[in-house]
Order: sequence, then C-alpha cells, then structure tokens
Amino acid sequence: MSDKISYTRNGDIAVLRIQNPPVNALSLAVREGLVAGIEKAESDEGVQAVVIVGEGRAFIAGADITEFGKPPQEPFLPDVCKRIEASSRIIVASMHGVSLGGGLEIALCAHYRIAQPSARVGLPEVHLGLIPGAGATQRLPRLIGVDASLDLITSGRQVKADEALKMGIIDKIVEGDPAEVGIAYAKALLSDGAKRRAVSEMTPPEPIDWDAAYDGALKKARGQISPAQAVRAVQASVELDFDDGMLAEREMFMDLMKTDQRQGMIHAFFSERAVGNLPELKDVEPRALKSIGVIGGGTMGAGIATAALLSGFSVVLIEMKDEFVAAAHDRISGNLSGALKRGKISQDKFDELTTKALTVTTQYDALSDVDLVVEAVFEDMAVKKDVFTKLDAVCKPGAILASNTSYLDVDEIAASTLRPEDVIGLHFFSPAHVMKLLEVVVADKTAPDVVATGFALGKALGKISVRAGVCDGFIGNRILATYRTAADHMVLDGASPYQIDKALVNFGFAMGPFAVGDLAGLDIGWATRKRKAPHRHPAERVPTYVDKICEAGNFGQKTGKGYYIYEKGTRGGIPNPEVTELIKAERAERGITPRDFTDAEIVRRYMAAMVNEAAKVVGEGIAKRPLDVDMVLLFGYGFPRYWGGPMKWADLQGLAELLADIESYADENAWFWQPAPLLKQLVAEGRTFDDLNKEAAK
Ligand code: 3H9
Repeated sequence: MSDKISYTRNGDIAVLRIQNPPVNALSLAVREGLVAGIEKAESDEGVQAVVIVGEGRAFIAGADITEFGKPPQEPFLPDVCKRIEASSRIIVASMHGVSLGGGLEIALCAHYRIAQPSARVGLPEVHLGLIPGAGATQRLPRLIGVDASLDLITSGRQVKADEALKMGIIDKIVEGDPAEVGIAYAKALLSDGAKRRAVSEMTPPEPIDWDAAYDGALKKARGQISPAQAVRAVQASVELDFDDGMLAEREMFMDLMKTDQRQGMIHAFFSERAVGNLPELKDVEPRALKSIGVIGGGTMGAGIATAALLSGFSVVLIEMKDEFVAAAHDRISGNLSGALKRGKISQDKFDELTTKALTVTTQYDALSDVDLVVEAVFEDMAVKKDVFTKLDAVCKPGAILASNTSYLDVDEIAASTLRPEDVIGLHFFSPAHVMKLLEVVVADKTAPDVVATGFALGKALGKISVRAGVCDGFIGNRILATYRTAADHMVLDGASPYQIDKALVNFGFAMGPFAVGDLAGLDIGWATRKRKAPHRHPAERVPTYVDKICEAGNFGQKTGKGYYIYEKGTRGGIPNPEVTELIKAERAERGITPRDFTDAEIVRRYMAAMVNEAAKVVGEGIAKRPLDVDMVLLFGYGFPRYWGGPMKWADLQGLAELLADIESYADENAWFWQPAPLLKQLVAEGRTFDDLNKEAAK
C-alpha cells in the first residue's frame, strides 16, 4: 500500500483514506494506493463495503496538475476508476470540501455517494484547456442526462451539495465526520440489502442537436476549444457503447493535452498562485488592517470603498466639498445594492455597511485612526502632493498612505511626506469592486512590511495582486501605451480601427483597443496625449484624428459617439463614418499611401509590440518575473486566459521568430521597434520567459 492511502477496518466495512496534502490530488502514489486498497479489501475476509474518504480539507481536487505534460504513468486514472467501479464490494464515496475533476470521477465510480452540506463538486477541466479524462463525459450523462452534464462540463462551474443532490449526482447529504457518516451509510446500505450499482451500466440518455450544442459552446468560449470538444465527448456517451465512449474520451483528452491552450491555461493556474509569492516578503509580517480611508468619492474611490466594505473593513471616505458627500454615499450604496440584488449580502448587512461601517465626510481629521488610506483623486501631481501632505499631518504613526495613481511617480508623492517608508502605490482597476487586478507599486523607500500589507489587503479584497516598480504607467498601462501605439500606427498605414478590433476579438480579447477606448472615454487618452506632447520624441508617430473626434465633444460610449456610434437601447456600436473620413484626411496630409493588412499581421504586430515592451518592463525590474506581466494582462486588460498571458504566448510562438519580426518592423520604424535587450539575450541563450519564472521560484 502506498503511504498516501491508509486502510482501516470497522466491522465489515473497510475505509480507504486519501492522505495527499494539501488537496489530495491524484498523483501516481494515490492512484497506486487506491488500486491496492480495493484489492486488499477484496481479499480481506469479511469486508463487504469500502468507504473512500479524503483527509484534510478536501475529498479530492482532481488529477495532479503538476504531472501534466510529462509522460503518463500507470495506473492511468480511467483504469483506477474502472477498477473501483468493478469491485465486488459495495463502494461508497463520502465527500467533503471539494471533489473536482478526477476527484468527482472517482466518486462517480463509487456505487453510492454522500456528501457534507458544505461540499462542492465540479468538473473544472475546461479551465485547464482540457475535458474530463477519467470517464465523467461518459458516466455523468448516464447519471444526470445530457443537458445537465453539458452545463457542468462546458462551464467548469462548481455546484454545492444541495444542487448536486437535486441533479442526482449524489445520493444523500449527511453532516458529520466524513469517515463516520460514510461507515454509517455503508452499514445501512448493507442492512437494507443494497446491491452494487455501476453508473457505466446505466442506460445512455437521449441524443440532442449535437452540432448546435458544439457551435454554441465554441461561440461562448471565444476561441477556446475544450468546451466544444466536451460536447463531442458527451455525444460519444450517447452514440457509442461505454467502452468505446471511454476510448473516444481518452483520445480527445490526450489530443487536448498536446495543445498550446492547455499549456497556456495551466500556466495561468500556477501563475495566479505564484504571483503573491515573493521572496522579499518571506517572513515579513504585514501590519494590522481593520479600517481603511479613501480620498475621493468618484467612480474609483467609491469602487475601492465598496470593495473594502464587502471584505469587512470599516471605511472613512473623504470628499472635497460638502455638496459631494451625498453623491459619494449614493455611489457606494448603488454598488452595494448590486451585491444585495445578486444575493451576495443580506438586507441587514447592506444596512450595516451603508450606515455603521461607512463614514463619508469632508473632514480629514476623521482619518486619525485608520490603518491605511488610499487616495483616489484627480491624476495631477500637485493635487496628489497636497492630499499626501494633509494625510501626513492627520494619520496616526504606522498608518499606510497609498496612492491609486495609474502612472504618476510614487517616489515623488512619497517625498511630499515625512514618512516615505509608509507610502505605496495601490493601483486598482475600474470598477474597483469588480476588477480582480491590483498593482502594488513599490517606491524606493517603501518599507517591506508596507509591501506585505499591500498584498495582504489585496488578498482580503479577493484581488490578484502584482508587484510593480515605479515608472510611467507601471506594468499594465506602460505596456498598454505601447501596443496601443502599434495599433495607431497600423491605422495610419492602412488598417481600419474596425478591422483591428475584429482581428483582436478573434484572437480572443474581450474587446478590441478602439472599442475599449470608447468604453473608457476618449477624453482620457486625449488628456494623456496633451500631457506627453511637450516631452515627445520627434520620431514619435501620433495620430491627430482622434483629437478631432474629441474636439467635437465625442468621447465614446458616454457621449454616444466615438470610434463607434452607440444608438440608445442597442448593445455595442456601429463604425462611425466620420472617423473613416478623418483617418483618410490625415493619411493624405501625411503623404501616406494606405496598404492592406491581413488580420494575422495585425495580431502579430500588436502582440510583438506588447511582448517587446513587456520584456523591457521585466528587464528593467519594473516587473520581477514574466509571470507578473502575464497576470496583469490577464486580470486587468482582457487578455485571453487560454494563451496564459503575453509572455507565455511569446514562448509558445518561439522567441527567435518574434525577435526576427520585431527586427524586420524596425526597418520601417527603428525608433518605435527597438528590440528589448532581455528578448535579445534570451534568444541568444536559447532560453524562454518561463525559464526566468522557474529561476525566480528556486
Ligand atoms: C483532472 O482532474 C483531469 C481528469 O479529468 C483526468 C485525468 C486523466 N494538482 O488553490 P489553492 C495546489 S484535471 C496539483 O491555493 P484553495 C495548488 O497549486 C484537475 N496541485 O487553495 C496550491 O499549491 P501551492 C481538475 C494542486 O483552497 C495548493 O494546492 N481539478 C491541484 O484556494 C492549494 O491550492 C482542478 O482543476 C491539483 N489538482 O483552492 C482543481 N489543485 O500551495 C484545481 C490545487 O504550492 N484546484 N493544487 O501554491 C483548485 O481549483 C483549487 O486549488 C482548490 C483549492 C479549489 C482545490
């Protein structure tokens, strides 16, 4: 028996306990141990039933993801499942915590399933670019039907025990120690004379319109292939006998295992967990956080306040003028009523958060006791410095003073206080109570425990926090400025904003850059261009037609017109013909003969600009690791998760080919397309961005 499985006897019941912390993943030793445990129970005289339970916080979280990409080792999971199901003894799975992927597949091979009220089950394989590969696509439809199976498998969503019971996935919900309730249930089954019950022997369900389901899954997943493949696997459960269906599932699973999407999504899974794991924070205790101050009650400040309230902090929000106080309060209440409507908080909680937990005032003195303040006022250095001087005067010693600036110099802001070691950038993304990304911007003098507190706050707010150094735009907005410029250049040279948006949506972005511009407000980019104009390098190519759109009072969605025209009551916009005319005029003025771009070239140039700037950001230490950039783009900029992030995408494409493209673009515009030294170095050494991630993890 493997040391990952313990075998005990309780009368005529054997208990197999999986002990593979932290989440009982089905690594080789667990698979071996399960088979050995079943064999032992069968040869153990008097054993009539076997209860399978998990030790610790979960039943089983699925296959061991760290084994993916390596040659599979026997016993393979589908065979382990088959062996369990074929056992001559009655097998009971007693589930607690999560039973995910292969974990649920083990349970589906048991003859009976019970769960704790707090248990959750699901088949999240699509989130890893895969489909279930140990029989769930064949057994689940036999157990709960095609529609419910497709819902679970193509979405990867987890369901709670009560829903799983209603769906017919589990037989009973019983509260108590999982082993004890499992034994009691097995005893009751035996005394009732219950028989073995194999899901694989149940009648296959009725067929559906498979092509429609396939097309629907493909469309919904915006370029991700595994949900649509899952439809084909479930189709096999209806059209083939069980064993052939299992072979079909295995083949599709192994094919998906070879894809870039699987690599990208597993990179995202592990990076999401590694991103807050910084050597510099090891053994650093964060400061205590109970109350948060917020300066400014606009969209950003109200969003930050909402996020803090929802995570259990008390909030003091400072508005500039008395007449703004009520509006700020309303904005936060509006956000919270969204949470109330979605059932995330109760009416009592809503009342408490909008009254007792929240103070909105114009009096800075009210901040005298808060543990951390986030300033979210107008992006202007003089205004920020004025706020920080006031904060320095009123906040208690040890309170952290944070700026939500999206590009200003945090060192300069810190220098306006007498406690620069307590100053940090906390760059939230709008709407701050919804968006998952938080850039923790570490200035020259920021103390390590202040950085640790920034990460602790991010965790408490349910954010993905990424460490960033100080530069114009930090990680995300700096890279955005560059790839956005590449898009602007392509428009000047002949592509239309609409073709570019379409090509990038087809690549997998939630929206193209011009549609995003309309959503964010074209006035923001206009202000940035004006700010940067005095320091602009003569070689920069900045289009002026967008300024003309703004000068006419058109700022995108909020004014109903920008790159697109937005009719009331319709979703999305239609191309604005005035923009096409303005672009034509500008090309003529600049003497540019427009040329055609293919969609593939658009994606290539856009991505090359993104990766090149990202490599500079990593090379300069603004981001510590390539995976930090990947997480910023994934969680703040709508980058398709199935590519893992731009750095992972670049590794998958091949860095040498990408560098060669950048060098060829540099023949047209050497100033813009200066290859990143880090990219050149990696190509010369035959290494990848992921090699840098691995070195950083050592
Ligand atoms: C599958 O089953 C395929 C089969 O159909 C067919 C096969 C043939 N493997 O998230 P946490 C690690 S595909 C290895 O921080 P939480 C995780 O990296 C699999 N390691 O905790 C972390 O390590 P570290 C289908 C795993 O409480 C630690 O455990 N299953 C695995 O917030 C704690 O994780 C899934 O996709 C794993 N399967 O959340 C489930 N799972 O401490 C994926 C976790 O070194 N996992 N780790 O950073 C999850 O969704 C969450 O981790 C879970 C716990 C909900 C379980």
